[in-house]
Amino acid sequence: MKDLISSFYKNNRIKLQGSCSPRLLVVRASDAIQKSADQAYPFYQNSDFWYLTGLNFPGLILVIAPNEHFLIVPTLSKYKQIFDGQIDREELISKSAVDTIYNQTEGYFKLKQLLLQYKEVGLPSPYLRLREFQILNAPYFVVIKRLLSRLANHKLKYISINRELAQMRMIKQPIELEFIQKAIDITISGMELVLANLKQDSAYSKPKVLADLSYSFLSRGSSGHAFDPIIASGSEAVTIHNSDRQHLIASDQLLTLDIGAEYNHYSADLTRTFIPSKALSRQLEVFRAVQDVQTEAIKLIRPGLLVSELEKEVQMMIGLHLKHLKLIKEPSPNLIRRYYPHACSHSLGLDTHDLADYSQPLAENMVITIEPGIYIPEEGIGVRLEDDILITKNANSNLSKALPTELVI
Ligand SMILES: [Mn+2]
Repeated sequence: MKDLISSFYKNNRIKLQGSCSPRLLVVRASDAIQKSADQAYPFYQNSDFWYLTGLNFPGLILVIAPNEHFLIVPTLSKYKQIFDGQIDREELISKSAVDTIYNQTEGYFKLKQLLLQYKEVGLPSPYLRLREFQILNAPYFVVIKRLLSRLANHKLKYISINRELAQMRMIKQPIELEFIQKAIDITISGMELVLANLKQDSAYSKPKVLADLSYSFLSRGSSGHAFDPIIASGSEAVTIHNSDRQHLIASDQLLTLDIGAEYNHYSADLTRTFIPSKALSRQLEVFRAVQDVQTEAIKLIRPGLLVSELEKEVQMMIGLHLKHLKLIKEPSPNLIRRYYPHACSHSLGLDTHDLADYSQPLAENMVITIEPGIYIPEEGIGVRLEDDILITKNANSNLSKALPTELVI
């Protein structure tokens, strides 16, 4: 298994290089980011770097040259070595199957020679899909600045390799599908534990839900939550990314859980809206509408379909239901967006919203989510359902079908 995994990373490097026009590629690991005082946030590896090395260490630089794949390791102070441990070079080589490890001085010298030889270098360009209040991580700028300062007198061209990376990461390999399925199965066990406790524990609260999910995930070999879980009771569910975890769960309200375990860096992403046993007819009506849209949307998934076409179809289906629910008069996009303000689908993989080129039609071995929802702020009702779908040769397979859509408390 270990060899299988290290050859996965090596093959990814070879394939990526084969698909990029620059023959020399440089990919930088994430850095540890300061939280406050002398604490850093929990380290999380950049997914491109993980895809090409399987190494969970900050500050590394991967160089993919035509005849050699090597890593440049950061220089660690004595203090850092005592507290965080030393870099085990043998371990880096066995996990990633790179040829060589260089220290900073050797590595940058070697890289400079290669840059002079090839004149152009491929880099994943920093992502431009930042949300408000997010700050771009520095590593790629650090690399570019450093390369520039050393090559100020040479004409060097940088080429983004994002498209090539997306092309590869979109199509899942068998080992990736295994990890995604594992993440999904673990997530389902978390949903089932919450359902069981919702039925038994009259004082069940959001902190307990969070603790149950974490317990379920960690005790089954997951490294934890792939993203901050959304636990939204009643009217809170109308805020799509509700992050309040303090309030109690109202027993007569719908409860929406949008959660995902992470397994070997791969993510699951499932949403269920739990129905109270004494649900009001209006709550059920909205639930059935979303359930119907999700069932019909999944039927559409097949190779060749464009995600933009799918989004349009889903929007129209939701529009017809909104009309039926007497929320809008006509299913026009502007009116529909008031009650359904997000997209129905995204690629799933190393990142929960995985790197993808959505101008490409769906193809075999892609994994996407299907997550329609209806949110009615004036009635305090929000419903969302999400499953993870593998595109197969002729149609699709629902990887999370083991979890029923309809969960009654
Ligand atoms: Mn999702």
